[in-house]
Amino acid sequence: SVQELEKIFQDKVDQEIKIEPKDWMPDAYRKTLVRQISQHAHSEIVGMLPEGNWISRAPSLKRKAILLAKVQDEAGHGLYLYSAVETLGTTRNQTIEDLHSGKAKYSSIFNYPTLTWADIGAIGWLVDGAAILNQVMLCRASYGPYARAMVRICKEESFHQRQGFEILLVLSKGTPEQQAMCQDAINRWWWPSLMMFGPKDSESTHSDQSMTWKIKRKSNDELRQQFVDMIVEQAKILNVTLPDPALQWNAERGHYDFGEIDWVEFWNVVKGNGPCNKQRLEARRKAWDEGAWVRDAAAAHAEKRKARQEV
Ligand code: FAQ
Repeated sequence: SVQELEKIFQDKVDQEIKIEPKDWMPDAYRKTLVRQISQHAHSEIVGMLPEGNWISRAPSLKRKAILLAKVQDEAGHGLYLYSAVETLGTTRNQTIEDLHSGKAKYSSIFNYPTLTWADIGAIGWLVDGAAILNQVMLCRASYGPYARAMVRICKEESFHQRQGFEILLVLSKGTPEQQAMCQDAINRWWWPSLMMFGPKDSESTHSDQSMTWKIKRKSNDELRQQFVDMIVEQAKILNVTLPDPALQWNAERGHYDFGEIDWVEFWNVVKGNGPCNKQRLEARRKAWDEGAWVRDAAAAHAEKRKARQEV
């Protein structure tokens, strides 16, 4: 019976045995994975856009080569994750259609504009920094293909974070204008980075169930706190401030206290009304349409090869 299957499934999860594509799993588990992994894949792909904006304007050939490599890594992450979604029985076309129709979400962070070169540093330091904390726990997710994809992704993300930090370190030791540019980028990316971890635990609809299924291992607020504690220390090395007057060490808790996130802004961006939501979706739809001939040609080529082999 379904109850028996569910018990066997949960026992496996509790014993840290990975769930694999052909194993029985509850429909709701499958649905939650498709939701989260596809959102994650879309975030990687849409996340290429704000940085792509600076590839042609990077300040040196070396910076350009590094940024190109980083953005290509993100394409790779998106592809592993779309493949992980396919193992759950949802086609890539369906997943991509859900993004283009506005049905699927992707991380709120990628709906903010990249105004200066320092934004590329701030994205690497803060956005990749937040992404890593979240993804390190996902390396232990109960679903095998997702967990395994995360291991490689985390290695690449740590390179991304270092390159961002290094961009800011150079700016922070530069001219007064460069220092101001560095501080301005941090001021604009700080709060949106905190929002990446999702709503407060008390407002998080999926957390409890995802923790029981060991998809998530730490709650949104736990990870957000870990991020604040880590970044405050790194900010000292950069000699920059974080735009939160409430930020203060709390010896009793052993953590930094911080101010309240603007949740109205968060939900507004999640619902499609952030500064760049429309632009991002339009860019993805355009790329999909303009790439149709490549997909058709690749499929025709594969058909021909197959026919030749069959002879
Ligand atoms: N933006 O119940 P919860 C990257 C939605 S890193 C938009 O707490 P859950 C690397 C949530 O989907 C970024 N929507 O949800 C990179 C749910 O809506 P639904 C991607 C958000 O799933 C760096 C509702 O709110 N990383 O791409 C956001 O338990 C630099 C209720 O929330 C991942 O996706 C948000 N910030 O926890 C690339 C990691 N937060 O689906 C380029 C995997 C929440 O019911 C450059 N995902 N929502 O309609 C996760 O770990 C989880 O899904 C959370 C949310 C933690 C994001």
